[in-house]
Amino acid sequence: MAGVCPVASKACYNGAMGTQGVGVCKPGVSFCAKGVFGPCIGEVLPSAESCNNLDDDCNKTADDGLGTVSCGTGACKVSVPACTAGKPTACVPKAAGNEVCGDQIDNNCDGLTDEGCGCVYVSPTGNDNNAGTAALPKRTINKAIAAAGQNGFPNQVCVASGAACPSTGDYIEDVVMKNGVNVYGGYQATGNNWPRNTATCATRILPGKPIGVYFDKSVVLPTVLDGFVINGHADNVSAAVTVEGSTGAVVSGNTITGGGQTTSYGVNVTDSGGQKGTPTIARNAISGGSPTALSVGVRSQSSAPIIQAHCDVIDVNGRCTGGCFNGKLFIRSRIRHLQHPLRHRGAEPPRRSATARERRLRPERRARRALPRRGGDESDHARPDQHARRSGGQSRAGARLRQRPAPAGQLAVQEHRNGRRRTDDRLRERRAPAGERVRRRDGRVQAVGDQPGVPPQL
Ligand SMILES: [Ca+2]
Ligand SMILES: [Ca+2]
Ligand SMILES: [Ca+2]
Ligand SMILES: [Ca+2]
Repeated sequence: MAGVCPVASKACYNGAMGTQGVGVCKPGVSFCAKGVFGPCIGEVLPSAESCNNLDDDCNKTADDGLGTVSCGTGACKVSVPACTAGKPTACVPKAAGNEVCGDQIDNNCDGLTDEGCGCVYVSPTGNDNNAGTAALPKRTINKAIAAAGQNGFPNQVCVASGAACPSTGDYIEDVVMKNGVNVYGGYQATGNNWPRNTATCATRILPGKPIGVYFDKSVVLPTVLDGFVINGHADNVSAAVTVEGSTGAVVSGNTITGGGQTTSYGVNVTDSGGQKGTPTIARNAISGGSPTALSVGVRSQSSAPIIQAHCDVIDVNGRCTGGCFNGKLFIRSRIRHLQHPLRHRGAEPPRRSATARERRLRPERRARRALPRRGGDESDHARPDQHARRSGGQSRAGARLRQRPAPAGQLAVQEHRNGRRRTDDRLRERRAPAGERVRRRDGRVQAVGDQPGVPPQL
C-alpha cells in the first residue's frame, strides 16, 4: 500500500515519556521510503546507569543509583560510593589497630573479635606498654597483675617462658600478689590462646628482696600462684614466698627454693597484727635452701597453713612412701645435694700405710668412733607449726639446735690454759666426730662442739 509521506523525514523517539532530551537521551530521525517512515535512526534511549559521569538512564542525575562498595574487615571495614566523578571509587580499608579486649570489635581486623583476651599475658619478649593480649603481652608479672580485671581482661595472668618450649623465662621482680588475681606460669607464647606445659615451659621468678613473692593481708579471696620456679633472694634471712596474714593465698604446683644465707625459708607464713595467715599450699616441691643456720621448707608463725598433696606415692595406710628426695612433690628443709661445705665429703686422699704411732693410737680411735654420732640427713619434711615463735623473733627450732652437740665436721675448739678459747689449727684440719671429748692441757676432759660462739650446723 503505497502512500505519500507528508515530509521526507521526521524526528522520532521511542523512549519513555519525559526522558527525551534528558541526560544522554535524544531523538533520532525516521526517513520516508515508499510512502512509509522507516526505523528511527540515531535515537538514544535510556539505559542502565553506569559510572561514566553521564545520566545514562535519563532521570536528570548522572551516575546515580550505583550504590556503594565495601572493603576491609572488622574495625577496618570501609564503605564508599561506587562511583566518583565518573570513575569507580578506590576503596581503602582503615588501618588495623591493636586488639582491645571486651569491646566486641575486631580491632586488629583479623576476622576474630576480642581474641587473645583470656588472660593478661606476660612474656620475656613483652612490653609493659602493651595491653597484655596474647599478641601484645606485657613484660613483668606485676604490671600484668595491675592490668587484670580491667579493660575487658579477666582476673588472670598467664606467664610464658618463651615462644617455644622447652625454654626458661626469667622474671627478676618482686611479685606482689593482688586480691583475687590468679597468676599462672608455664605458658608458651604462641597463638591467641597460649598453650600451657609446666613441664617444659619453665617460668622462673627471681625476687630481689628477702620477702620473695608476697601475699599480704589484703589477699582474702582465693588467689592462686601456680606453675612457677621461685628462687629466694640471697639475703641473710630470706624467704622465696611470704604469706603475711593472707587468708586467700593458694600456692600450688610450684618449685620453691629458699635463698637465705643464714636463715632460709621456702614459704614463710606469718600473721599480720594477729591475723593468721591461712594459705593453701598444695602440690609443690619446696626446699628451705642451704643456709648456714636455720632452714625451713614451710614455716608457720602464729598462722595455720593448709598443706596438701606433697607426696608422689601414698601407701595403703596413707603414708607418703615416695618422693621427698627423688620425687616431684615434697617439702623439705634443706637442698639435699647442697649441704654445708664443712660437711661435704670430697674425694678421699690417697691411702698410705699407717705410721707406728698411728697404729698405737688405733684402739683409741676405734673407741671414739663407737661414741654415738648425731647422724642422718637434715632434709626431713618440715612440719608447719613446728617452729613456734619465741619473743625476739627466733624460732624455737633454731634455739634448740644450738643446744645440741656439734655435728660431725664441726670445728673443734679447745680451751687454752690461760682461760682464753682458741681454735687449734691442727684440730681445724680434721673433722671432730660428734660427742668427741678433748683432753685439755690441765688434764680435764671437755666435750667439743657446744661452746658458745660456734654457730650451730644443720
Ligand atoms: Ca541517572
Ligand atoms: Ca552514568
Ligand atoms: Ca581481632
Ligand atoms: Ca576487640
